[in-house]
Amino acid sequence: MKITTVEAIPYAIPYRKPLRFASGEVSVAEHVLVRVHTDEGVVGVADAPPRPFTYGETQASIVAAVRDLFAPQVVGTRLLEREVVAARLARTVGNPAAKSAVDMAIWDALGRTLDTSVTDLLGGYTDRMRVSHMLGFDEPAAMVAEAERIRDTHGITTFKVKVGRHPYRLDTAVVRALREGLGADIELYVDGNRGWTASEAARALHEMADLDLLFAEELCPADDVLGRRWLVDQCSVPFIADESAVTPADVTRELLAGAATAVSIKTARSGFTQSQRVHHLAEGLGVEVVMGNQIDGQLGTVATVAFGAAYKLTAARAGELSNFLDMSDDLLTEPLEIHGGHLAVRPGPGLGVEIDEAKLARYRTDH
Ligand code: MUC
Ligand code: MG
Repeated sequence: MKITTVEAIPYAIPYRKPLRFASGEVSVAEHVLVRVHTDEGVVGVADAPPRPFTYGETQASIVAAVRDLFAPQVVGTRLLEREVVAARLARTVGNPAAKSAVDMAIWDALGRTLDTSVTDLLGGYTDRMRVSHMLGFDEPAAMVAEAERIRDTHGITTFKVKVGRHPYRLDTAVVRALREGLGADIELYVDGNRGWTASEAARALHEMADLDLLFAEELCPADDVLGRRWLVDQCSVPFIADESAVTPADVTRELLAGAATAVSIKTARSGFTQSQRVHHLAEGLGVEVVMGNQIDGQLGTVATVAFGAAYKLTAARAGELSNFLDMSDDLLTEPLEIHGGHLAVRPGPGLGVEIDEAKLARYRTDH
């Protein structure tokens, strides 16, 4: 059960269609595959998606952090010593995606070793989640057509709409067109990625007051401390902290300060070990949770659903589990499939996935 080596493999897979949002744009999945090997020949895997515009990590920085900082700290530990690993990773500040991929690959290896799924190891609440699809910036008609296609093809009826453009009416027009085009039964929420000021966001929310929004997420920067609190105070739906609340300490600070009233958990940035802490905190404080998407490929999505299905609170809302659909290819031997608006946890031990070695050889960029 001892960790012997940790690999960090950069790879690049283009998107069929780029995702655009207030803080950036992603047209190629330039991620890092992390593999943890044990002395019993078990290999655990996880994905690290760099999001430089949000957390400051790049593909090269993740490879370097895993190889030079974290691998030497975890080699020699037993797979069950997850708290030892967490304490050692915590000696280094930042690097959330690099740390999370190491953590999740260890959980995958542990599950494979114990012949138990990660979902069962974590909590085993259910075996699937309802899926929410994230819609990037475009014209209203194109975004409505995209939502209809996703609904008709995959049965998805919850949509997160990227907002935060200027003037804000570009976005409120989209949300109105979606509500009018897809009807009263779909769930709609908005994510500003800090693109608006607090007063712009207040105006936009006022204009969307009749559109039955489910949530609002990061409409303005949390660093605009009083403005954000002022906005959250008048927001009539739960206000989700996403990039402003990465660690359990951030979540505590933002919730207790009144800067958010709900939390996004992204396994890509808090792994399984820290995501557990955020989950327990949210449950204890009595706030809603959404399983978020860091523009994940299939492996990252498998991790998200594995965690989200483990607890009642995280499984209660649709999770953001579908943006891999926009990628031109992926690394898994068996592709994920969304049926009737749901994504099932992979059967089998650990995360239940195998990497297609031919595809990895084709997409890896380190040789
Ligand atoms: C989101 O919820 O903000 C955009 C940037 C990122 O890191 O995640 C996405 C989605
Ligand atoms: Mg967000």
